[in-house]
Amino acid sequence: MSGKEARAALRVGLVASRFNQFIVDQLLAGAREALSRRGLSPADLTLVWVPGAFELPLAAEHMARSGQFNAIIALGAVIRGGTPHFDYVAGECAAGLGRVALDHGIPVMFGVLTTDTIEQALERAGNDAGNKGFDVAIAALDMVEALQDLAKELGQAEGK
Ligand code: INI
Repeated sequence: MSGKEARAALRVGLVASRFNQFIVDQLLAGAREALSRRGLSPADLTLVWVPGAFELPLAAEHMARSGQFNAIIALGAVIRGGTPHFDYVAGECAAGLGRVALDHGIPVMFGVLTTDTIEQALERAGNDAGNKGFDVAIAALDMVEALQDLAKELGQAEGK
């Protein structure tokens, strides 16, 4: 079986935040492009929208709990304002997504831009290499592969 065929069997969950949606739409397009280039079809993807980055971990948790996904990609854009709100939203989002990954043992990718300005966010939501959604989608598939390889290696080490 080729690498492309092996990857085509994967299922990926996407959670996207509507806050700053004009940026998140571009991250989503980047993620879809990366997954398509790695052989996944739209039928392999499930997308859910949430109001803001703060809500991404809960949606990711429900996806992970379903057991239906090899990886989850969270996409959002948190842009610093003049209040500490940024730190709470970005911090809780990052910590929550990390917890879901550890609780369920699957990659949960932090495709959430945290920038001082809209301009900085747009720079990171452009084409290919300049698109955080693209980057984290590739990283998600790399992590799935790394964990599969590790599982095989550990199984062999234990004589299974
Ligand atoms: N949510 C974001 O995704 N990005 C932001 O920049 C942002 N700011 O700046 O406030 C933001 N806030 C909303 C937050 O994520 C929750 O949806 C809201 O607090 C309700 O829980």
